[in-house]
Amino acid sequence: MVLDGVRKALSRFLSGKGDYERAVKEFIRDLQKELIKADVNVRLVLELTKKIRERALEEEPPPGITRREWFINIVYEELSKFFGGDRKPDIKPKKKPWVMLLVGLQGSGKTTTAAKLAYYYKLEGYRVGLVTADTYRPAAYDQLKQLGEQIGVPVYGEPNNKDAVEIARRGVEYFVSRGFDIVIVDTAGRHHREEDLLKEMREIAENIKPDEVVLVIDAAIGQQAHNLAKKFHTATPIGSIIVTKLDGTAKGGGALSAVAVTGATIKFIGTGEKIDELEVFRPPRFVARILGIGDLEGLVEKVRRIKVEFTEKDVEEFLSGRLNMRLVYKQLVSLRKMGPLRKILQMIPGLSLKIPLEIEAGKAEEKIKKWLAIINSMTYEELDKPEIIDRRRTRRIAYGAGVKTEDVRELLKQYEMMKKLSKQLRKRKDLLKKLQLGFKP
Ligand SMILES: Nc1nc2c(ncn2[C@@H]2O[C@H](COP(=O)(O)OP(=O)(O)O)[C@@H](O)[C@H]2O)c(=O)[nH]1
Ligand SMILES: [Mg+2]
Repeated sequence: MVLDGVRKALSRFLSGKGDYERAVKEFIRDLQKELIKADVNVRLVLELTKKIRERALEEEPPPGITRREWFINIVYEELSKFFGGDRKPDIKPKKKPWVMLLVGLQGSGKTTTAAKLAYYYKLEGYRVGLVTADTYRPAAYDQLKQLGEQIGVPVYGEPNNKDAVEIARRGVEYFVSRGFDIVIVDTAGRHHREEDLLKEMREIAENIKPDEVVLVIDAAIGQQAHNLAKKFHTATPIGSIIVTKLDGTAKGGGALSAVAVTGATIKFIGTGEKIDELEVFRPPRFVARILGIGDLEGLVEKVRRIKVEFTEKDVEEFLSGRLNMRLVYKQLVSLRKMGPLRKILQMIPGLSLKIPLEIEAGKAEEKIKKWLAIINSMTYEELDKPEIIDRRRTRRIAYGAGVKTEDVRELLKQYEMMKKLSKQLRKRKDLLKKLQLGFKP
């Protein structure tokens, strides 16, 4: 992963004790080192860390949040801005048909990305066609043809024609006349110089009049991505960028920040060779992952889904540190569908680093069944205030549920742990609110 060391630095920062200002200084030094290692431009690094330092020393955290926690928030915000801010890239085609032209240097991942995009949009419900206009490499046609077959997307090509512009035009015509929603045109990009690449782009673009020109950049070029992205961004107003191979290089941070600073939009990132290893690029999400503070948006999404089982009040109660066995019951029921609570909690900033709750995967199902039975044999009073369950009550409940007293005690122990977490969450809630993500869909 890109910028792995940042996560470690943050973890050190969080678990560290002692002087806040010194900890900030140390973290910033670590961050600088990591960013420069990732080939981020030194001037950019200094600007970024200056801002973080200023905010860290000036801002007062809101009530209920420690300075260290607030510092994470500052780092999160500034890094998100650094990688392009939190505007959502416009992924949906604004009209039909939508013609996308892929350009980029040879080997940058165009053909692979063309297929990935086709697959992505196909899953979104669009009818997608691929056109291969790479006439330089003899194998180019077969490569895309094969990928197309793999994902069930038709591919237009003319293996014996050498005129790329002509093929592109006819390919687009072919799919548009058949009512396809999206046509993706793959090109050769057999260039070493940016100027030649942009020239080819203009030539094909004039002929097929694409709705979107997509520049594909290999993350391994690091901060060199800056010039290419800048020229591209000035050359075409309908451009977007995909950065590929983020999985395979330590320079990803450099490439992403270099593109971001030009003002160009990175829409997708490629994170592997497989056809589904393409992600919509959302800087806050990306940064959350780098920092190991979890995926805030994913959290909101999950909470929205929990609401099928959890009423708004339940979630509110849980997040307010008020917990009872009824909530635990609902939690257990939804657990089966949703995956462990731990996963959800992992998505909350800061918590993922120190979460104790774990249910062993294989035994989970069996355990949940037992626990549900136990909760079922509790009285209303016990449900609302499990604290009153003493040894006598424990024995009665175990008997009623047909389990051992240890099982009841174990559930009560889990309950205590959840209760603690839920109390911790109460503090985080302010942080989340501050991040303006809230919990309302
Ligand atoms: N690891 C990794 N490899 C990729 C990614 N995208 C493309 N590749 C590989 O990069 C190489 C060149 O890709 P290709 O699509 O043929 O590049 P093109 O010359 O621009 O069309 C191939 O081996 C791909 O499998 C990516 O996101 N991650
Ligand atoms: Mg290719």
